[in-house]
Amino acid sequence: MPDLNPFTTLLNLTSGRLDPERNVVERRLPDLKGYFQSVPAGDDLVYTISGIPVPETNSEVMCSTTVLEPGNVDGEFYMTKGHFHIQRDRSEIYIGLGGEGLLVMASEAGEYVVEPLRRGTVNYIPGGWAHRSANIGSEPLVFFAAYIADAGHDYQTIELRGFPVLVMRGEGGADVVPNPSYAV
Ligand code: M6P
Ligand code: ZN
Repeated sequence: MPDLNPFTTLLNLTSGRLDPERNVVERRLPDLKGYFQSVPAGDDLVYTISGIPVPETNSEVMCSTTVLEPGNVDGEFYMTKGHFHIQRDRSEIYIGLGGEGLLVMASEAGEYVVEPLRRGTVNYIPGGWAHRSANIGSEPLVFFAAYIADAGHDYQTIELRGFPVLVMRGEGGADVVPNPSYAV
């Protein structure tokens, strides 16, 4: 007998809303203390993760949508915390649904790659690459993610080291600049 029964979820391809909503996590500015260069004021909603929970094994695929609001903290665009996978070799796919963003990926050795994230992009995040998305537009950035379900989220390494680059508001839109606080 298989372990799981098949099931279907409706994904609103514009808003990212899932129906049924099974597992919703909100992250507000105070939850992101230590992630931005400046200490954020207020308790604005920064992003919402809506998950489709499955058993956290390497036989299953975990999916979620993320809605990242527009905004910035002292010029640093609103972004996700970002994480490595605890199981470092686990990969992930993002499908962009709306808004305008950048996906920053970094290896533990400090290499980094920045890719566009917007409606129609399919970003492949191989194992070993930490990933963080930043909303560089004026509308919510919406994307769908799928990853091997036992991957786990390692936030601690990001809290300690940060990412090698920051995504800052610039004259022509977004500037990707070296992170002066990056701990090698
Ligand atoms: C995507 C996936 C999730 C992740 C979310 C927000 O939906 O990568 O696993 O939780 O983005 O990112 P973070 O966990 O870094 O806050
Ligand atoms: Zn991930």
